[in-house]
Amino acid sequence: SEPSDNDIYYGSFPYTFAWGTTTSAYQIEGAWNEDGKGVSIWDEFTHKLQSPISDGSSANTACDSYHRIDQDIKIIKELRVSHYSFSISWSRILPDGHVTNINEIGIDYNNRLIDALRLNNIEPVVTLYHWDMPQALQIEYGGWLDSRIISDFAAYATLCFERFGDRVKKWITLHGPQTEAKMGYDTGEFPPNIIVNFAWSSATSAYQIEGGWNADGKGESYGVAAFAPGHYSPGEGVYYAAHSIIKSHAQAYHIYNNTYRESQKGQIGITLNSNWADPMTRTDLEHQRNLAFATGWFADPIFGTGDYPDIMRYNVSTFYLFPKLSKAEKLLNKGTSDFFGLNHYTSHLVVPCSYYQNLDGPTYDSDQVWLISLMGISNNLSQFNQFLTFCTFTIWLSSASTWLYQVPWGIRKLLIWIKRTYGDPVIYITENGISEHFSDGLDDDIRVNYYKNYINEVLKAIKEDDVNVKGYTAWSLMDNFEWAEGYSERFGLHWVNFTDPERTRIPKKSASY
Ligand code: GBH
Repeated sequence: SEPSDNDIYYGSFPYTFAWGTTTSAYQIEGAWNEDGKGVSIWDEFTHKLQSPISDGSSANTACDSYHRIDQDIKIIKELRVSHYSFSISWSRILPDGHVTNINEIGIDYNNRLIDALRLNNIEPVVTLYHWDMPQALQIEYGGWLDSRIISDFAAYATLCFERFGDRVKKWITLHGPQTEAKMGYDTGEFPPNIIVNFAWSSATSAYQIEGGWNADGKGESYGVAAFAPGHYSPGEGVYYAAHSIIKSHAQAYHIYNNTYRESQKGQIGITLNSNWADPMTRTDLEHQRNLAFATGWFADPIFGTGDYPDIMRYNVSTFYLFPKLSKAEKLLNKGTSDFFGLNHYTSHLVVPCSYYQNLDGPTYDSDQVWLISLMGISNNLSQFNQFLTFCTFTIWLSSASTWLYQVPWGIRKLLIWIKRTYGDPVIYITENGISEHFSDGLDDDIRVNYYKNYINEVLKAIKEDDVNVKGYTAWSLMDNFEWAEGYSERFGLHWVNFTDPERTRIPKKSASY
């Protein structure tokens, strides 16, 4: 429910606390095919004849940030933040994904942005990858589903350290990769997939019918060709995509650590998105399982044991191919992040839901519940649908996004959970924010309240619970292309007029708040 003023903790943030705001390349840049930029999977996806985007839009122009560095710098500066976090478009600087073909004009765009930020005393925090895979690599070997992606990502990362690392001191390898893996390879709401039917007995997915992706042979250890007919991405490919993502991250970390850290003196880490899963009952297992799948999936390999959570390996590998990490690979993953980057928006309750149809599996969501029956808690088929899954609570305040409820206390519980589970890491909140509808305007009281209450819970976590949070980054600097929801949801501190060729940015109430 809505916090009352009694819930507000009065105090101040540490003097050195970093305040910032953020965007991502595909969501703001536009100029999708200008100055030698290569196509990304999001360009390809949004250009499909039958649009998979709710308002039929694309980010061909978006906020036109590619042409509007000055406008962006102006509004960032007015916020008086200490850092600005943005992502590099891989295919803008490497049109075919490979370092053998460098687009200097794309490098120059990022150089001009970095220099302008520094000139204005704003620290650039740079993400190498926020979901916009070069389409060329998708076609060549299936993107994240092939282990060849690891060396291509490493080469791309090296180029970025080489060209920008003299001025960039905070790197984020990959941004919210669980979302990309799940939406792209499980539900198919994001590219490279098309919308697929969950029911595996009757449905055909893109992977089963499109073909061609493995034409050039499969990767050394796994690849698209490894997926036999009858298997498709949900329940399997989703975990292989994640596998490549984790290994790519670890490679980039070691390259920075071994070759650039000493001279460039920066930090490098990953950001993971996580909802808080609150237990409905006192039996804790279910919400821990959900947190293991959502956050532990990537966090255990990188911040914990080096390996996937036991519960996940057990659940999935009982029926499907779950990727294995060798001893050497576990060592390579472990400890490869200088900070825990956290993207957080909302919470849910883990609660018994009898309507949830798990027999349609495998899916990433239903894979979470296998253990319940396997452990004999419910091995009676008539009870098989009585699985524990997650629900949002209807009294929670909502937003313009179906998935986003306002649960300020959730961020505090999640921060405490991260501290306890991963040995008290330094945490940067790398995304947090709320959406309004396309028709909404400048009086965004909903966002003012959201930030007030969430930020106050962060303060409690620092002061009362001794969580090592060092910075907070608001999503987003301005309204932008909200992925599958197009422009129908506005997350910005600034309002953008998407019919105005100037893409004028106007501060909302929340910007001054
Ligand atoms: C962030 O992810 C993204 O990093 C950012 O680019 C984006 O603009 C922002 O969210 C706002 O959406 O539709 O029910 O399947 C945060 C984690 C995970 C939140 C996927 C939305 C979709 C749930 N996201 N989730 S649903």
